[in-house]
Amino acid sequence: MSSSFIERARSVLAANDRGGYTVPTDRLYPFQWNWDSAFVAMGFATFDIDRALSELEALARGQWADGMIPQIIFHKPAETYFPGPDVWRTSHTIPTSGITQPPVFALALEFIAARAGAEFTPRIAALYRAGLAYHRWWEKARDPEGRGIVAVLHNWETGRDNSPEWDEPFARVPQTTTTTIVRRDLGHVDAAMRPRDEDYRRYIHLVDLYASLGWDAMAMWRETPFKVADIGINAILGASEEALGRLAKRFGSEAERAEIASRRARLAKGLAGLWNERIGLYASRDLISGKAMDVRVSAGFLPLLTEHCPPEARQSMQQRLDGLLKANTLPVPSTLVGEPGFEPKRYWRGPVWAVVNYLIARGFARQGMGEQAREVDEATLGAIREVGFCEYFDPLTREGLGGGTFSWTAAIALLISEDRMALAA
Ligand code: 9WN
Repeated sequence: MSSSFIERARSVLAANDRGGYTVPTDRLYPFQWNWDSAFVAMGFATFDIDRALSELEALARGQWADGMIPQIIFHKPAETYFPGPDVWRTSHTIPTSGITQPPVFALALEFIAARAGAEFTPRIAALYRAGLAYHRWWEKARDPEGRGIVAVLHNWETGRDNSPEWDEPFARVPQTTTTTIVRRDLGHVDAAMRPRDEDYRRYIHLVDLYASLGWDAMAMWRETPFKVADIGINAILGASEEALGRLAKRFGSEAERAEIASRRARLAKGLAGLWNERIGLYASRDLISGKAMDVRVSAGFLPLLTEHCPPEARQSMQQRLDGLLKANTLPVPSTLVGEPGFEPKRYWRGPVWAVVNYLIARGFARQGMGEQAREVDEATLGAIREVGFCEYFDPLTREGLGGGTFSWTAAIALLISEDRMALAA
């Protein structure tokens, strides 16, 4: 891997560093985002453990008393993003949004811990406790009825904002808002690559509703018209519980290890119920209608990351990947080509995201499918080298789309490059 490529990736992180935490990209996303920062922390860990830990510590400073780590932490004011703190109306000391994002935190912490020297142990132990509180929050606030799968109450929590998976559940969310919507995103990125206005009205309707409930987790659970077991979140949480369990061997008590093991076993069982025979992939479920979403999305591969992934599921995912490669499609489109909702340039309705690819490749590797893992990694790295550290890629043309100089794309470039170099050594 050429050192100039690695230097360029590091310089993207440096450019987006706001002093101890990183913004996803300048102007379009001028605050700290939850899952972006977890990936960025792993990227930093390839060359600077101290800085990697600071990234997670900045997230933990935004953690709520009930354990939730928010989607956005507004460390410093900025005018280039909507919705800002005045719309969220939450009461944490550092302003934050009122919802969360995919829990990559414990995966990142384990990744850093594995390469950190003894001098970092107290900081890692403190972050382990933040991770434990976060996972307890997921169970208590997002699976209060004990289904063994957790729910999201806002599409922004999934990180895959306008995936066609949410079209049906959103049909019951009104488009009325008490907040005036200002599409600041459209000042930075072409409207054809972003969610539509009617989508935004529904996103903000939910924010208004939850703000009116004082962001009380139980009231939100009762009142929401949007309650979805997102396949991405459940798979990532499953993998993160495993990581937290391993960290608990060093940093936790016997009782905590037992607690984590029992949550982990329940999630593994819950995930089994999200296998969708009709589409040959795992799928999200609408918990209000009870319906499984019959939409093939890249997140449907993520249970590969977990202990629950039987042979028929592995085989089906391998076939899907082969199909994409044969068709010369850049793997893995956020919504698979051929799905009725597929749009190659519109955010999570088709484009390829490096972070999701990175997790899918780790999933194939975990299942002993090294060849598939390598194919996905090569495709991701190839696209980044060809068109740069952009936010996402058109799966048909490989064009780079969305925001430029994106932190998590740079982080993934560093992570895959490091793996490549280790293999070559
Ligand atoms: C809302 C920062 C975030 C990512 C999400 C991505 C996008 C925000 C937005 O940007 O979402 O969270 O305003 O569109 O969908 O995955 O974390 O990069």
